[in-house]
Amino acid sequence: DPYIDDPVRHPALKVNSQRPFNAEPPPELLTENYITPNPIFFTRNHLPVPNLDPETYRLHVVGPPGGQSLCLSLDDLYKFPKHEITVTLQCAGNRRSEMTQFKEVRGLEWNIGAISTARWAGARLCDVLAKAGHQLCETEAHVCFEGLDSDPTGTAYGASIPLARAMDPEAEVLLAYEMNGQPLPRDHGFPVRVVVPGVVGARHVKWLGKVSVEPEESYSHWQRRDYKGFSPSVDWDTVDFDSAPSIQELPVQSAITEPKDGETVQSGEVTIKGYAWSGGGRAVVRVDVSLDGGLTWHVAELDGEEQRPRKAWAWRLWQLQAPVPAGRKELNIVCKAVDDSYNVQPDTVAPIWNLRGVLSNAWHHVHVHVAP
Ligand code: MTE
Ligand code: MO
Repeated sequence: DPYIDDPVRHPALKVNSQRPFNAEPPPELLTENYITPNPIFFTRNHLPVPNLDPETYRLHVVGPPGGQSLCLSLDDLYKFPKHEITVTLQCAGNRRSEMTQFKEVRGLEWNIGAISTARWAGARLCDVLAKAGHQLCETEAHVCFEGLDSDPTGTAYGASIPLARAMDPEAEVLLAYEMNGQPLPRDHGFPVRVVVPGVVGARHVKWLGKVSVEPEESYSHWQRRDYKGFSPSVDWDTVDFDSAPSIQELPVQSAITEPKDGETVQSGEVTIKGYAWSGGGRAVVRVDVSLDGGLTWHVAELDGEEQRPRKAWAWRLWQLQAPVPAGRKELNIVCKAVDDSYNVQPDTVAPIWNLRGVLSNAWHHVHVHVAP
């Protein structure tokens, strides 16, 4: 059993798959804290968790012609300026179960919890690449990452991001060795992972073993044959993965974490809570909440860290206290977020449905009963 050595996990996690391990925190725990505690941070593994020795760990950074390749120990990485930022990580499959309800898809049945937020600290990727002699170039180039986790044939997890993002100090791409002030937990990439603020979780390569700059995107399955979006009419017989760009920045997203679907709330006043986030550093500027399925709207109060322009890497938690309209037996609670480019969420799943069930960001609905 290649998974025999996997770490012990927190019992509160809702497990979608045991081997490889995939799990999310329950909604009410997800928004209890602005910073997600490490033990309940969602986990998305494609392969067994490698057990790496921090003493012998080395990160290989391939240099350009005329530059120098680097073989960095953890101590070497610590010598680069330490950079710390709050970043929300979201899997492209977050909220996939809502797509499945519309029509079958292939993928793990994530509810709304394949998203979490941490303080990440590490070396900036741009500093490490510069040390190896890399520069921004005019021609297209990509920074390819390889994990030290691998399948029985020896194929490692891999992904890539454009060189322009990697070299941009403002993009704050990290080679992170700390998560919320602690060494990374094994499930989250110990000892080193990539953190690409504003970008889909799949590019945040864990257990990082190798970094190289290539003229093309990573040839990894997860870069080329997965994590792409398609028209609702494309099926597994007609899909052409080469025709779609790999997902990088994610679209605007929000969901309700309290109350829970099917719950009974008291008449009088109801408190509604949730999260909202957008990709690419776009800030959430507003969350609209409806108690009547979208006929009328309230504006929720946004909590959490102040957002830096174009560098809003972390979610906002939000809440709303609203009077329950008299005489109502049921509420159809809805939320939708707006980001600073005025991007909005689509109202229904049907027009964004895709065979892989990614990019699921329609208005989120919760139906509750009102106590008589
Ligand atoms: N990196 C490696 N090496 N192996 C993986 O399976 N999964 C990716 C990414 N990095 C993965 C990986 C995916 S799809 C996501 S969504 C994030 O890690 C999840 O990060 P987390 O488990 O720390 O939440
Ligand atoms: Mo993911």
